[in-house]
Amino acid sequence: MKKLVLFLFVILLCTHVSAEDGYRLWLRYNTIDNPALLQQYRQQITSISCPSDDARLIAAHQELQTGLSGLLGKKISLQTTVTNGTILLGLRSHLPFIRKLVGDTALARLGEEGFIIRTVKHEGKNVTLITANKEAGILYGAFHFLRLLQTQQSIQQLSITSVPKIKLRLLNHWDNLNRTVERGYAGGSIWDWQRLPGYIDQRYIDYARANASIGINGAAITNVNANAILLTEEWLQKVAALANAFRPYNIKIYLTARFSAPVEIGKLKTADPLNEEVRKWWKDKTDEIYKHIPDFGGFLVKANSEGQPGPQNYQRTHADGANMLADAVAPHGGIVMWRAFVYSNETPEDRFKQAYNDFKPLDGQFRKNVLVQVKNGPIDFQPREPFHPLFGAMPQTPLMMEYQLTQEYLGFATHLVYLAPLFKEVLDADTHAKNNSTVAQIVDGTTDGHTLTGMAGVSNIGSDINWTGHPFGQANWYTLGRLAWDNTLTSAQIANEWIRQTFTNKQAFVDTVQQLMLASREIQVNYMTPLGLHHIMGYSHHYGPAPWYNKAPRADWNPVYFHKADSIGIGFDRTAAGSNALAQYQPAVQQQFENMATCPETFLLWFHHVPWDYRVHSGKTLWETMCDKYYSGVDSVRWMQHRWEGMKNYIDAERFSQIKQLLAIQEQEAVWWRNACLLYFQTFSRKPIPAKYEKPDHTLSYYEGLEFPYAPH
Ligand code: BDP
Repeated sequence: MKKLVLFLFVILLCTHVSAEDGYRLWLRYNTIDNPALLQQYRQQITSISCPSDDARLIAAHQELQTGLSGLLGKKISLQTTVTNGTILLGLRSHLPFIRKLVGDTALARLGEEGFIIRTVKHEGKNVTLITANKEAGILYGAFHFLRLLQTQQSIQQLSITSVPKIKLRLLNHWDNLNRTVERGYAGGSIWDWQRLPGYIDQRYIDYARANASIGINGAAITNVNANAILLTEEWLQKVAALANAFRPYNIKIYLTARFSAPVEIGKLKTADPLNEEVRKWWKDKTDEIYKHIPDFGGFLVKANSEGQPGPQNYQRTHADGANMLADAVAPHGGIVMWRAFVYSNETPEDRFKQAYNDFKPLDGQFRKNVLVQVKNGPIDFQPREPFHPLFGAMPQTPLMMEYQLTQEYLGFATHLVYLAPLFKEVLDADTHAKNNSTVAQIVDGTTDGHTLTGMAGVSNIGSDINWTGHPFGQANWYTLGRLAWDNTLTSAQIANEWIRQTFTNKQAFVDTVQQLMLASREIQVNYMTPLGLHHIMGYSHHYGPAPWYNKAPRADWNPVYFHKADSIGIGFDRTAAGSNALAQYQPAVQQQFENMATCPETFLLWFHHVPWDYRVHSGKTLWETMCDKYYSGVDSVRWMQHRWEGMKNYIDAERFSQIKQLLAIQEQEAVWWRNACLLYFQTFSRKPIPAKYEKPDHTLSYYEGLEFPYAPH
């Protein structure tokens, strides 16, 4: 009996993987499960030393103490003496020997946030040195070092230099002051305004730690559909408390500025950006903000877009509006991120073209501390969009990239979609501007010599215990940080390191899940919007398919506006014969896209109205290809389910089961997308769905009749 109990206990020990709720994200710090490696690490790491009590360095060594103690399964503490195996943190002003060791030029290259990690001999001892020009760099170096261990890499003879490619690496939260989150699918807002400024939730610190670990250095904490009340004294105190909590993690706060605030809370008669009183109001307001938050980052503005007020209400330009705010923050070193996501239903122009038409003529008119923030594509965060034509068209203006992490158009927090391939596809696109610059080179400033550069992701974070609702949503947050730091990282590299830290280093799991993640975005494009279809989702809440929808108050909110299906074919003709949006791209891009035969199939219906019988590269007709894509999308979700099933024994039961359940919903919704879209488009193509495929289990009118009054908005 005793033997049996012992046996069962041993079995339990071997198979039990501790409970996980996902709260720890990729900073789990569980003890390394590879005994040989663990032993090596234990020999190589004995203590931490840090000759400074700067808040950022305290954050760095505290993280190292927690992280290393967890990973090594023994207490690693802070000591003043340096021994063999010390992790030594310091600037050259703290440790004069660094200059000799590392050299002035190497240090100069690090800028404000870069770092060096090196294995060195110091006073005869083997130490790992983490150094930088500024404290922030050391903080990032500490997290990098922890990542090496979490991903089980060698830490012998380290010689790492890392410098961020982009200066402003931000999350944009679309959080409202009542704690709802616009397009948020992971619970309510994590900002507990009611209890601020007095109560600092541990979540704020953990949020900041997570951001710092991937190099995110800024957060615009409120909705771009802004509320002027945020700029009142009472709320600025709350914001200041958050800023204090974030500061040790090198995260600056940015606020969304409601353009009409001078009227709404300042009691002025106008918000005209050229009016002296208005300009003074913003200057005074900005000074007040800096009194509360000395390192306030600046403003993020959505103006004259989807009903938001802006300078055009006063016959002024976007540059007039942006410059007014830029002048207010400039004396404090602040910046303005002015969004280019604008379109108007009063303009009969193809919505694709409107941002370019408004902004391109303003190139050269913005102040030095303004960035124009451009969504990755010309319409609106669709599963696939061509790159925005403004990239490469405004050489005198820093263009900041805006991605969307929250999956508004990509299955909410229910579908497993790894977004790195989407982000990379845009970054790698050749704009053919200035010696074939890629979008990445425009955004990181190399093409036009900008030093003020930025990349933002609309946050997918909420009050759910695991932050992002879907456990794989965490990967998209992670990706934003890593790509903004280093836009040369591949989707595979980012997935690989995220999986190892978030789940396990077991190779079979890493390989399978990486494969699944890399395939996931294309799979979704196939079951939602193949061949360049876009904006065919449910009205307003954007949940599920509604290609038939035609009742929105403005034409360019209707799916029918975007797909233009008729008895001849489907797709939006944006060639010279149509809206001529293609003319906004460089000639080489135009040439490739304007011809149906050379236009990549992935973008076909973005630029062409294609006859149903048109033969694509495979020789099949457009209709057959569309059927194949939709069916393969659903099949691939089933493949993901199957592969996930095989992962059961590698990880904790909690997350395994959550993901399994979510994949089952994803499968149902993929079927829904496929059936609804094909049945609807079939009313135009009047061709059968090939007999080899399973038949849709409902009629078109069933799908058209579905309503979701409480779907999240
Ligand atoms: C759209 C969203 C809307 C946002 C808008 C924006 O549906 O909620 O306010 O983008 O980016 O995709 O301003």
